[in-house]
Amino acid sequence: MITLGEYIVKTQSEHPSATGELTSLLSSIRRAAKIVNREINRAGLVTDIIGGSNGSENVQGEVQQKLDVFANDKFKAALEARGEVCGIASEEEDYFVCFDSAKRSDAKYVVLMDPLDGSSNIDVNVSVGTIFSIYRRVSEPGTPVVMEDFLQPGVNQVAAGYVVYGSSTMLVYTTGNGVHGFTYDPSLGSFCLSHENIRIPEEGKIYSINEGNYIKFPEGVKKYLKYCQEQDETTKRPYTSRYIGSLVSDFHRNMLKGGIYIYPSGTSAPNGKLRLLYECNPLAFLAEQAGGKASDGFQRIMEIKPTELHQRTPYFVGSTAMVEKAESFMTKFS
Ligand code: AHM
Ligand code: MG
Repeated sequence: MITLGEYIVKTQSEHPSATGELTSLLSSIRRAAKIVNREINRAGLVTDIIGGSNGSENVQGEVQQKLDVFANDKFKAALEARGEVCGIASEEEDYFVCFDSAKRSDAKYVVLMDPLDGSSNIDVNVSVGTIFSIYRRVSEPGTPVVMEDFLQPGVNQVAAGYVVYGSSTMLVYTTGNGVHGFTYDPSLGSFCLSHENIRIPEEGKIYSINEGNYIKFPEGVKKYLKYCQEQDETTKRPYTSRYIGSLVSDFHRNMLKGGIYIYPSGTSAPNGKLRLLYECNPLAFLAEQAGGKASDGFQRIMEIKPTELHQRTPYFVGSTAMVEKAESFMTKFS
C-alpha cells in the first residue's frame, strides 16, 4: 500500500528540477484535510448537542458557519506554517490574504481554495468537499503578494485537487501528470492510493444540473436537457439525472462514471453561481488531466482571464463528448 505522502515524494523526486516545496505544500493540505475530516465526522453530534429548543434552522445554520470558518482557518494555518505559500484567496475571505512568509524570498506559491464547498449539506449528512488550486506567484519573490498573483488563468495552475468528505473521505489531485485519488483509512490516519491515473469516460450517461431553475436557463441548455431526456438506442438515451448539490461529489461521481455537470447562467444570475478561481478552474484542470473537458458553454474555462477574485462563470464540465454536445447546443440556440 502506498500512502499519499510516499506517493507525492516519489513522483516529485522523479522531476530533476523539483525542490521539494510543492511536496511540502501538498503535505500541508493533506494535514488540514485530516483535521477538517475529523470535525465533519462529528458535525451530527455537535448539532445534537447545541440544537436544544432553539429551532433547528438557526442552530444548524450556525454550525455550518462554524465549520466553514473552521475549515478556512485550518487550511490557512496549515498553508502558512511551512513557508512555501506567500498568500491565499478563499471563498471565506473577502480579499486575498498575504502571509508574512511572503517576505521570505523562497515562498513562491499562492493557493486559492473553497475550504468547505456545499456546506449547506452538512446538516443532512450529505458529502461536502474542499477544493484547492495552486499557482506560482508572478510578483517579485520576497515582496507582499498582489492581486495579479491570484488573477491568473487556469492554464497557469501548477497543481489542483479536492477532498471529498463522503462515505469515504478521498483526496484527489493533479500536478499535471494525471489525476490520482487517495482514500482515507481512519484506522491508520493515512490517505492510501486507491485510484491511480483516473480517466473520465469519453461518453457518459449522467447529467447533473439543478433542474428547478429550468425556466431561467438559456435556450441552449434547455434544448440540451431535452436531448438528454429523449429516447435513442444508439446513444443510450435517455440519460440518468443525478444531482447532489455538492459540486465536489457531483464532479467526483461523474469523473469516475462518465457524465456532465452543468451550472449555467440564469436570468437572475448572468454568470451562474460557481466561482471561476477556486471552484471551476481547479476542477477544470482535473477534468482535462483525466481526459475530460471544462467550458463556459463557448470557451475553455482555463483560458478565461480573470478580472475579479470572486468572479463567477457558467460551467459545463465532465466527459468530453458530452461537454462538446452541450456546447454545440449553446452555439446553436443561445
Ligand atoms: P457554496 O460554495 O456556497 O457551497 O456553493 C456551491 C455549491 C456547489 O457545491 C453546488 O454544486 C451548488 O452550490 C449547488 O447550488 P444550487 O443549490 O443552486 O443547485
Ligand atoms: Mg463553494
